[in-house]
Amino acid sequence: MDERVTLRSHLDRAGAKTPNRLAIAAVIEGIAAASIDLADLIADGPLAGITGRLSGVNSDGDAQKDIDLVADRMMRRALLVTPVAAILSEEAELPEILDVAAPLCVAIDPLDGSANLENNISVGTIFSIRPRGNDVVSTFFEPGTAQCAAGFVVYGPQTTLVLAHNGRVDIFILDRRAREFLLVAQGVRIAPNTPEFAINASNRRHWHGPVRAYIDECLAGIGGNGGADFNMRWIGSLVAESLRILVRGGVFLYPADARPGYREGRLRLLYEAHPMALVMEWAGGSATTGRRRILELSARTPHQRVPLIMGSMRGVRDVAAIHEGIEPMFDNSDAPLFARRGLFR
Ligand code: FBP
Repeated sequence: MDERVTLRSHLDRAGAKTPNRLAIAAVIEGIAAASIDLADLIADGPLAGITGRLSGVNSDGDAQKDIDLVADRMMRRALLVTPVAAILSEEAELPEILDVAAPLCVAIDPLDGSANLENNISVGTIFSIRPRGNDVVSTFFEPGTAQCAAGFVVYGPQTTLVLAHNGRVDIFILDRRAREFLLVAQGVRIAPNTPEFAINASNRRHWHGPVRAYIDECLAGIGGNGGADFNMRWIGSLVAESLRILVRGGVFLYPADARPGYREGRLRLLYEAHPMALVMEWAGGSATTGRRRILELSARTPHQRVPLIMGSMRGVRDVAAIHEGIEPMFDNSDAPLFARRGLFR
């Protein structure tokens, strides 16, 4: 990109007619500023006193590391001075009300995938912004289509900000010297048909029939119904997987499975699946549970989990087609009849 476009100048130019334009820009800038400081801390790791040690468990029983709590404090501090009515963070049991009259609500995973840090693998911040409803807390229980912007930051070899805003997806990279994000790709479109999948295959024995059938077809390669030799990736870091899909396509699956505690998958609807689904759809991809579009789902509880299958249009459509061909009551069936009906229609 020839012209040097900073996040701020990009937001200044964008969407003059969008409701809450200035408020949305202030929230995005607040999160971006905090992420620059967080990127420094993550890069220094143990040198900055980040031990990676467990500090406790969050309200949902997930292990919390010291860096999770520091990231949560940094994001909250940044959002306190922005027009936000309430924040729902992965690290707190309930939404925190900041200013009931402010126009926006934010759901945030301040540091996703912190278990990867000890190995120096990319981690990230995921955020979802929605207009405040009449009742502040109920805002979080509206469907994902209520989001007005969303995105994520990847703390990796580069610090990358992916932003779904104004109906499209743009990518920025942190200029570390100038301490500002610069636009590197605008109006990103996900390749519609990349033969690549990402799933934690160690859980195969726990998967339900439709997921097993889809992955088996991918593994069958050019001779299978998928008609292509598929590549596989699994980083175990949602932000890194999502960025890869934006860059080169493919499908990511974290399905529900038969393990205790995974009946609704692992990932959280409000601050993982909803924002990623907005990013995918606005970049021309798709996101589903296998049976329902993620953006049409409403959370029943703040930390509700949901199966998430997202990425290239063709791959997500194929997974959904297999689910359609199998009645939900047979999801857990091993019978080949149920596992094979309706593949890749
Ligand atoms: P946290 O929300 O606990 O950080 O976990 C999320 C996550 O790390 C995702 O980034 C990743 O996709 C997934 O968990 C990996 O799960 P698993 O270890 O079961 O493969």
